[in-house]
Amino acid sequence: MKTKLSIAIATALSLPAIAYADTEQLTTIVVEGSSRRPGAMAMAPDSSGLKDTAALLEKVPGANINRNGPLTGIPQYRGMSGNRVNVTVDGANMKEVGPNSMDPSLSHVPAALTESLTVYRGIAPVSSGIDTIGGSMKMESKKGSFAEGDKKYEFDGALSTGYSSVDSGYYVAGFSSIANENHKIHIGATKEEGNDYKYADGTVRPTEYDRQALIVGYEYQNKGHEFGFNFTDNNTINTGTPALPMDIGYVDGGLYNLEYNWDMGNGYQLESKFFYQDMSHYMSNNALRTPMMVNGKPMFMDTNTAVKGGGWDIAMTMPMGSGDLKVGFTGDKSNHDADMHMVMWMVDNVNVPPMFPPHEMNTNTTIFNAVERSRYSFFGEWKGDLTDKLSTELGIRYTYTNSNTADVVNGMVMTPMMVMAANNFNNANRDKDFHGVDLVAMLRYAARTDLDLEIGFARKTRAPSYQELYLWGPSEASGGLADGRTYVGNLDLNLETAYQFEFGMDWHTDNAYFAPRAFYHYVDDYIQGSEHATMKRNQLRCPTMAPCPVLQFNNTDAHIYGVDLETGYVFDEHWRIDGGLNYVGGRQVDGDGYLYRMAPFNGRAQITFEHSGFMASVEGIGYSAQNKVATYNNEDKTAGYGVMNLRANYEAFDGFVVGAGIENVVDSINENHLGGYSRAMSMDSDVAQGDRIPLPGRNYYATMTYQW
Ligand SMILES: [Cu+2]
Repeated sequence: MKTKLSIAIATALSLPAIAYADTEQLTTIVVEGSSRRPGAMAMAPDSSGLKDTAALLEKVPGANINRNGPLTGIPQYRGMSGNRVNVTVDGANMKEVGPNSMDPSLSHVPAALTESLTVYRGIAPVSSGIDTIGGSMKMESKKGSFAEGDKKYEFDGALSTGYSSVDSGYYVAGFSSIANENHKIHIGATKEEGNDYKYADGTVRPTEYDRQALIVGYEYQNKGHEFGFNFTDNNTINTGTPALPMDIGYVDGGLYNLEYNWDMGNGYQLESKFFYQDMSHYMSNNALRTPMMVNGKPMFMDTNTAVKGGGWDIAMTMPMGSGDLKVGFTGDKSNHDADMHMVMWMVDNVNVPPMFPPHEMNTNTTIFNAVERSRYSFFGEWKGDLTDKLSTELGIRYTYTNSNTADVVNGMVMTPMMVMAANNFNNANRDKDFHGVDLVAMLRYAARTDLDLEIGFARKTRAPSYQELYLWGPSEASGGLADGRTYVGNLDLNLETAYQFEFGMDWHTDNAYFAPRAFYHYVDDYIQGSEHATMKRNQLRCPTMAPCPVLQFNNTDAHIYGVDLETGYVFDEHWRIDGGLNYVGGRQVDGDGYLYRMAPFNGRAQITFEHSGFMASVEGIGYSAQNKVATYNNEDKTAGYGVMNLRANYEAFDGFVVGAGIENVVDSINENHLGGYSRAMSMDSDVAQGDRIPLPGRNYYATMTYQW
C-alpha cells in the first residue's frame, strides 16, 4: 500500500521525503524538475494543509497562492496565476463554475483525499496540457493500490480527524480500498467545517467554511491494460470569500473521469483520459455578510452560475532514436452561464431616467449567457539522451481555441450607458478563433555526478478567458483578481505569447542539496486591465471614493523574471534543515507599471528532529515588503512579516499517528500581499472595509490518523 509514495521517495534526490516517510497518509508533493525529476516531498501535517490542497503550494519553489477565502486558493507560479496555470484533477482540466474563481480546481478535492500534487518546476512540458504559459500542476485523488506479489488481496484505508483552534474548525476523513491484483474499488469521504478565523485584533469575517467531499472509483488492470472510472464530488456550502463582493452559498457538483491505458510492450504505450463535469453554484452578498446600503436601503445581490464541461487527452508513446516520442490529441469544451439577481431601492437621480419614481427595483441580468469555449490541440514531444551526459526534451503543441456566446439580457439599472453596452455587445461578432503554437526546448547536462545543469527555452501561448472576452458591462467577475475594480471584456483581444528562458543547477551530495533556478519571460500581448475609455464608477477601492475608471481587459507587453531555489542539509539521522527562497518581479514593457498581485520576496526554513517514530519541527516563514505594485488598479503595498510554526507528530504504533502544533506562535498580525482586501462591511468584520485581510492569528491544532 505504500507503493506510490515509496517510488517517489526512492527516486527522489529531494531529501524532505525521507523525514516524513513514516507518515505516508499525508498528501505527497511531487516537484518535477530538471535532473531531479521526479522529486518528492511529503508534507508535515498542519491544519492548513489538511484543509486546502492549494496551501501546500507555499512549500513548492516558485509557487504561491492568491487567497480569496479559506477554500479559495488560486495557484500562482512565478508571478502568473488563474487561467495562465494549467491545473488538472485526475487528468481533467476542470472548469470553474464560478466566473470569479470561487472554486479553483484544487478546491474540488480536499487535501485529506488527495494522493499527490505534482508541480512541474520551471518550463512545463507541452505534454502536460494546454495553456501552460504560467506552468502546470496536476492533482490525483486517492485511489488505493492493487495487490502485489503473493498477496491475494490488498486492503488500504485511513481514518483521520483534526481540530484547529483559530477557527474552531474540524475535519473528519475516511478512505478505504479493496483490491486483488486485477480489480480495485475505493471510496472516500470528508467533512470540514470551521468558523470565522481570529487574529490578534479580532475576527476576520466572513471566513467560515463548510465542505463535504466524496470520491468513488473502480480500476481494472490486466496484461498491460488499465481501465479506471473515478467520480469526485464537491459539496461546499456557506463559505466566505472576504476578498470578493459575494460569498459562496454553494458549489455543488461532480467530475467523472474515465481512463484507459495500454502498455503494448517494446516501449509503445497508449494513454487516454476522458472527463465530464456538471456543476452549479450560488453566491450572495447577504448570507454571510451585511449587504451594502444604497439609497438608505440594503442592496441585495445574488448570482446563480452553472458549468458543463468535458474533454479528452489521448497520447501515444513510442521509441524514436535514442529516446521516446509522445504524440497526442487533447481537447475540451465547456458551457458557462451566470445570472445575477439584484434588489435595490432606486430614487430619482441623474443616473435614472424619469420614468422610474422612487421604488424598489428587482432585476435579473445575464452576466454570461450560453458561453461556449472549445479547445482542440495536438502535440509531439521527444525526450532522449544525446550523449550519456546530455539529455534533451523537445516539444511542439498547436491549439485551436474557439469561443462564442449568446445575446445578453440587460436587466441592470437602466442607465443609457448599460443599455448601450448590452446593445453593442449583442450586435458585435462574438465568435472568436485563436491559434496558438507552443514550443519547448530543454537541455540537461550532468556536469559531475553531484551537479546537473539545465537550460530551457520556450514559447507558450494562452487564449483569452471567456471573462476577458465577454464581460459586456462593468462587473467584478474577473476570474478572482479581487482588486475591487470592475472590468469590461474586450472582443478584440489577442492571445498572450510568452518567450521563456531559464537556467538552473542542481547540486546534491549524500547530505546536502542546493538547486537554484533563474528565469526570464517576455510576454507579448499580456492581458491586464487598463482604463476604459468612457465608463466611470464609484467604487470601494477607488481613492477618496471619487468616481474612478472601469477597467477593460487589454493587451500589453510584460517582463517577468526571478529566481527560486530549494536547499537543505542532513546533519545526522536525527537532525536536518530544509529551506527555500522565491523571488519574482514583473513589469509592463511600456510605462513604469508593475504587474498586479506578485508574490513578494519570500523564504522558509525548517529544522526537523526525528527519533524512533517521533518527529518535531520548527518552521520559519518570511515575506518581505511588496513595494512594487500595479498602478493601473491602485494596488496597495504591503509590509513584510515573519511567522514561526511548531509541529510535532508521533507514531504511537504501526499506522497510528498523532500530531499537534502551534502556528503563528507569537500571534503577530500579518498581511499577505496575495490575500486581497476585505470587502465585508466594517460592522461585520474587525478588518476595515478596503484594508488588507490579515492571516490567521495563533492556531493550536491537533490531528489523529490511523492508516492500514
Ligand atoms: Cu461565485
